[in-house]
Amino acid sequence: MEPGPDVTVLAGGVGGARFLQGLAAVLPPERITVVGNVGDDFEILGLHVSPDLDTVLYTLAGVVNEESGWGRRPETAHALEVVGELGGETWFFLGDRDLGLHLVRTERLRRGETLSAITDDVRRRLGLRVRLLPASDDPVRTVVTTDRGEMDFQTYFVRYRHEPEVRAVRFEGADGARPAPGVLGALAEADLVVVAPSNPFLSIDPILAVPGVTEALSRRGGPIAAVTPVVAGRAVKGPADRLLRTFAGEASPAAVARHYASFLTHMLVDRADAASVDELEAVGVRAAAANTIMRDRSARAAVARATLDLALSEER
Ligand code: FO1
Repeated sequence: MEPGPDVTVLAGGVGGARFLQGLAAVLPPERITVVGNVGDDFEILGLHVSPDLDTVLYTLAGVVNEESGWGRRPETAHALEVVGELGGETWFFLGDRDLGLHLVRTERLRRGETLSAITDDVRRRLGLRVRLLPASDDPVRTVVTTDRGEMDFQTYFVRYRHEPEVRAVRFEGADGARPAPGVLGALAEADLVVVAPSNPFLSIDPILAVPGVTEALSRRGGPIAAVTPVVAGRAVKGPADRLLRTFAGEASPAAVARHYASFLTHMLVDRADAASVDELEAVGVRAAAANTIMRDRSARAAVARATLDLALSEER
C-alpha cells in the first residue's frame, strides 16, 4: 500500500461526500475509511434506499449530480413518471440510473446479505479504493419530532423540505444496533479521525448513537478533527444552522465543538469565523481558519489539505 496516514471519516450526505472527494485527491484513497450515516435510510416503492452511502459512492465515482449534490448525472426519470401515472408516490426523486442500485441492493438485502457486504461490493464495482462502511448493518432510523408531528427523516427532509420546526431527534433501533464490521477498528487505529462538515444532529449523531462508537472515539489517543458545517452563522447546505440554534443556542463553530466535546481535539473553521479560533483554543481545541466552501474539486482538496495540516503537523 502507498505510504500515508490512515484517516477515518465520519460522514453524512453532500458535505461529507465533497470533503471525501478532496481527501481522496490528497491521500492515497486506500488509506481512507468512511463510516457512513444510515439514519437517512428508508423504504419507498418497496425499495431500500441508503441516500448518504449513495451520495458518497456517486461523488467519489464522479457520477453525482453536482448541482443537487445527490443522485446521478446524466439521469432520466421515466420509471418515476409511470409511478406517478399509476398513482404511486413521487415526492422522493428516484432517477432511472439511480434505481439500478436500489434494485440490486434491495434484492441482496432480502436474500440476507448485510448492508456492509453489499456496499463494499458496489464500491469495488464502481472502481473506488476508499473503504466505505455503513455505521451499522442493523436498522438505525432517524425520527424527528416537529411542530407538524413525528416523522421519519426523509418525510421531514424531502417531503416537507426541512421546513417543520424540529423539537427532538431520536434514532430508532440505535440502542440494539451493533457497529458494522471494521467500524470500531477503523476509529481506534486511524492516525486521524475526521468528523466531516455534515449536520451534527441529523448526519453525525446517528453514527455516534451506535453503541461503542462514541466510546471508541473518547478512548482514542490520537487526533479527532471536525470541519465546520456552518459559516458565518449559516449552514452551507440544509437545516444545520436552525438545529444548532434550537439545540445549542447558536449556529457557530464553537457550538459544534461543544456538541463534540467528549472527543474533539481539532477544528477547522471558515475564514469568515477566524475570530472563533481563539475561543476554541481557549477550551483546548486546536483550531485553524481556511476557506471551507467546497465548490469545486480544487477547493475540496484544499479543505482536506488544511484539515490534515491542522491535525497531523508535529509542531501543533
Ligand atoms: N433530496 C431531496 O431533497 N429530494 C429528493 O427527491 C431526493 C431524492 C434522493 C434520491 C436518492 C438519494 O440517494 C438521495 C436523494 N435525496 C433527495 C437526498 C437525500 O434526501 C439525503 O438524505 C439528504 O441529502 C441528506 O443527506
